[in-house]
Amino acid sequence: ASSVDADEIKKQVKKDPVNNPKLFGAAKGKNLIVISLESTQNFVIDYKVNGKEVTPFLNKLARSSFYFTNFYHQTGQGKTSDAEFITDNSLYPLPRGAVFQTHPLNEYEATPEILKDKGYYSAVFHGNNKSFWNRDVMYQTLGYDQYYSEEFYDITEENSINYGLKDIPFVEQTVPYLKDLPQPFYAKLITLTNHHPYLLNEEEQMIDPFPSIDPIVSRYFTTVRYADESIKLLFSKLKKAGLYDNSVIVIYGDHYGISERHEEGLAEVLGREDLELTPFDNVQLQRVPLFIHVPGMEGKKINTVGGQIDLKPTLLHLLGINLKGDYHFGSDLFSKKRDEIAIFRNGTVISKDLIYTDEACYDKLTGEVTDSALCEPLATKGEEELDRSDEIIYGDLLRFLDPQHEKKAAVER
Ligand code: GP9
Ligand code: MN
Repeated sequence: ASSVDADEIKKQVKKDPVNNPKLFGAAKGKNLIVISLESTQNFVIDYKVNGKEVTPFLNKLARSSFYFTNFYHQTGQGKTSDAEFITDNSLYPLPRGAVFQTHPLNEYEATPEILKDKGYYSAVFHGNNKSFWNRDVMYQTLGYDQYYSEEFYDITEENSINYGLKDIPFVEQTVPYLKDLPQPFYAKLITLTNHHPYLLNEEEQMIDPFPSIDPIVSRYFTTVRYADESIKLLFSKLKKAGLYDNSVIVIYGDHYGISERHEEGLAEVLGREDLELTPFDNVQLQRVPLFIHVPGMEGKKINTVGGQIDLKPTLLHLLGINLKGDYHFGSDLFSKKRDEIAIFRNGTVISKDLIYTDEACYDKLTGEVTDSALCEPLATKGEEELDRSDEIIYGDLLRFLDPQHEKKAAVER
């Protein structure tokens, strides 16, 4: 295991970050709207059930924005909250538990805090109770100015299901708040309806359930379709509110919706006649969609291998914030020089050509097992990165980057 201390962290932030200088500040001064799309896996994009698209709106968006086809979630037991933690901090989540719950009082250098220095206001919107995942506490630590949780919404028996407010009324009630935020702002919207066990009244289902032996897999497609409709509504409402042209809009899937335990159902989805999945398949199923819409830019499909850890450096760079001096594990997804890699919390590592998982090495192109020596550098890199990130969180080491800390320490002395 590696060992990190405060000096090593300071050395790290002096390094030149890997990025695509052409895009530096491409969205300078714009609002940033990030949508955490509940349980949405990449296989739903361009997928059809009984001849109908599951995500008609996102499929269009894939052609009119930057769409990342090899983007992996990196969450652990903290699920949605881990995705939030990773994307705002470019740190890994913890091997067990949710860092939102175990380390909410650490010093972090999160996106809202960095943006606040540039005059941004930041807020989170979510139709569930404020203390779920200890969000109310953690959001203050991360530097959010306001959390619009359950109590800011009109929630009734009709407009809610499962954990809370359904996505369509959520969008309807969120946009008026967005309109009133001081600009520029960073707003995070967390959707909810596409959550296990994927419940939705029949009148609201816009496509047929997927014909599967597994009812969870069947229903999943109907709630994904519903979430897609809510995003379509959001875009049209943002246009009407005059927010579309001056906002970068980012949509990412937070984590898988269908776990490997639903092997047969997933195999049906992937069209596997033997109804079996390999460890290679299970890794590739951890891809989640990522869309980045930058006003005035055309967008395209980007196949670089990356993960949620890369969002913070990617977005800050687009907004014209110099990453030198920022501590992050990821890199700018638009960079052509970046190390194409995604490291999962369980030690699985994906590169451009290889997948290391469960102590086996797979050729990425064929999915066949290959010489395990080829994956050794990946395995080591994965272990080192996860250890470093863990040490930072366990030791609360980022406090040594905070200039206030030095001052405080001097006063105490
Ligand atoms: C709860 C929602 C879902 O507020 O974010 O949480 P999950 O179970 O996906 O972590
Ligand atoms: Mn979730």
